[in-house]
Amino acid sequence: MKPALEIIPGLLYWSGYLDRPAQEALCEAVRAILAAAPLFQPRMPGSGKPFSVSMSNCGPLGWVADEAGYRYQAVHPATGAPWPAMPAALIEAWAELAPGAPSPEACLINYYDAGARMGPHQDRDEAELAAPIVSLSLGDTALFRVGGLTRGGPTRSFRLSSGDAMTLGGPARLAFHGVDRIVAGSSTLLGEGGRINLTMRRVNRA
Ligand code: MD3
Ligand code: FE
Repeated sequence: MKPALEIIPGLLYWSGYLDRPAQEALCEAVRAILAAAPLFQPRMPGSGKPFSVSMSNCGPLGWVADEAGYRYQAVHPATGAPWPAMPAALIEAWAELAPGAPSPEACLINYYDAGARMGPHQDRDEAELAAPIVSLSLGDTALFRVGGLTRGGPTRSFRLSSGDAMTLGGPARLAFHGVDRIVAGSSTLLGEGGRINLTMRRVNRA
């Protein structure tokens, strides 16, 4: 494994963590998950306004968002079926990128089409905030932005390309972050275009 770049304290970044064959294999595993647990459109609590990013999950728990709130649950919101298992390749990546962390319980699958974005937010729906989050990117490049612990402070932005990995832990775990835009046509990995981001998370306290 190449050495990581620590972009801000606690945010470790590996450019090209997955080579092309590993990206293709992971992409096929994600397609199998999505065949059983189709992408759904999350909605803002309260307003019900749909996200531009569509989502699914694998693992024992999955993150969902609707009028009632943000939460982790064991079943798909539309099919009612348990989420598919986490592929071995993801569990192996967690072991390598988050050594010593308790096992991941959820992997959120985000799909961005060319026009999708994700506004600045914190990830704080997990009871176990001491564990890091691990992110893997597939497909088109994203312009990613990360700030500090308060909204509206200084931010840094950088590109997340297909095969890149990040670990978000320590002081970065509660940093504000978002995806400003997708660079359409920047990768040939997904035939249909767009971007998939996988984030593995520990939810319950270890
Ligand atoms: C920095 N996803 O699903 S992944 C999310 O690219 C989310 O789809 C983005 O933000 C995406 O919640 C970013 C990388 C990431 C995940 C969690 C973080 C960066 C983070 C938590 C704290 C700081
Ligand atoms: Fe997030």
